[in-house]
Amino acid sequence: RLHQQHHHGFLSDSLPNCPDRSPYLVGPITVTFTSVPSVKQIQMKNPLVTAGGMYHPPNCEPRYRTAVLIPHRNREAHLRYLLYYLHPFLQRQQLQYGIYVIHQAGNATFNRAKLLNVGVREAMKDEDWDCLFLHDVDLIPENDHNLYICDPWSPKHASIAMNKFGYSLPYPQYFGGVSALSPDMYMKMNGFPNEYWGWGGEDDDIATRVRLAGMKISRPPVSVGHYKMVKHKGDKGNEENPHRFDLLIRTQRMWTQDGMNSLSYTLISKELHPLYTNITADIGFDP
Ligand code: UD2
Ligand code: MN
Repeated sequence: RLHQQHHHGFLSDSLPNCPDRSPYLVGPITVTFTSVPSVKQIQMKNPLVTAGGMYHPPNCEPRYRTAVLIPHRNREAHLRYLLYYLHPFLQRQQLQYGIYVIHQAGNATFNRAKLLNVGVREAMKDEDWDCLFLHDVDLIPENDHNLYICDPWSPKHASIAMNKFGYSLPYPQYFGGVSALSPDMYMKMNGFPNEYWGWGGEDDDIATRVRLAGMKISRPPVSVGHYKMVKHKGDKGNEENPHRFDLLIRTQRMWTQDGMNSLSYTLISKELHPLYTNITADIGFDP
């Protein structure tokens, strides 16, 4: 990979490494959903973010490179709340990072897991990311000690304590919301399933894949894994998936066949917005 050239003329490897622990962390953050911030406002607050929602700490060489992947359709307001809180949050952690929004084209039934597979494939073309954060658009982290870096050995479930579930884990195998895997771990479990259309089940399938691929879910301390979810109703085009129980019975048989190795989609556009890279893909429909 080519090194980034800074304005003072030195190569970035001449920068000192970022410290083990960032001095900018503040711990708990107050998250409120009042007026939706504008893109301009968010840009003004994050002058060092470059086109496509990319960031590299200005004064030190980061220890980690994280891509945040957000499956999306028709949740503009939620996206802006997330960008408003997430950019400063990640900068305080002194990460190199990029934010990707993976937008499902058309009106066919939504498919969160397949969009994330698309996001991983496209993001890895840009940069040798060492960690992939798979992130619901409506979940805002409430404590910046929740580091957006990967656990070296285990897929990590980050959103373990949400306001929605009274700030505790709803059930032990729960893996929805926000999770983090290295590209190697992601490929080891053949990514996520492509066949879950509509709401529900895919997160449990993913948790089962983690186990079947011989890995174990890790979690941050509860006090750190706090998230606030923007209140919302179910979306049109993401109705409960009636096949989810049948699909979940077949995970053990299917995981090696359905995933990154069977992924097919049409990339419609990849645009560098000021605060994120937008990937619009046609992922087909429920056959
Ligand atoms: C839960 C899980 C979520 C997923 C889902 C079942 C939590 C906090 N999250 O979320 O990870 O497993 O159940 O599928 O428990 N989206 C759009 N547009 C749409 C529909 C969905 O952008 O029209 C995206 C968006 O990023 C959203 C995510 O898909 O956050 C999950 O959908 P949801 O928020 O409607 O589902 P929810 O809150 O029950
Ligand atoms: Mn939600």
